[in-house]
Amino acid sequence: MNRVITYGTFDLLHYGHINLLRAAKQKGDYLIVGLSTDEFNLNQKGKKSYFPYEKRKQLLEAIRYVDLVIPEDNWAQKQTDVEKYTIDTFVIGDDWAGKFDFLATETGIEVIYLPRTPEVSTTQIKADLTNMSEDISKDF
Ligand code: C2G
Repeated sequence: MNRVITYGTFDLLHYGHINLLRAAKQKGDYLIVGLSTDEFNLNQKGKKSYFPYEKRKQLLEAIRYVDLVIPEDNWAQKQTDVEKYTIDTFVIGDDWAGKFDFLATETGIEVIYLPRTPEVSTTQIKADLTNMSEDISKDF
């Protein structure tokens, strides 16, 4: 039973997130997602999520690849999560390449950076929606 963990905000859930979660699950049999809390997003990651934690958790729990969602409320919990949930593999997008190699050296787990889906991002979605609403308001 290979247990996999990944972390993220997963706000305005889109197919890039789904691609990552599918690929992460394919690395094992059980996938845990450490979901960034609203406070962690705001105070540590400098981003305000559109959907609050409980709604983002509800969305993730509906995804067939996800077996468990836990809160991510600090940067340092990864090492303890590895022990607590007997993790074998840590997976995250390659925008983080190299940043979590210490987990392999400190705990012996496998650390995998997966390619991001390049053309989609929550930031781009928000920008496009803003532009679309501006275009519509110009037409009236
Ligand atoms: N992702 C992806 N393709 C995209 C967008 C995101 O593969 N087009 C991946 C990211 O690489 C990440 C996961 O989806 O592995 C979640 O993305 P975010 O919610 O942006 O997560 P992030 O803010 O990077 O948080 O401690 C780790 C952090 O909590 C990671």
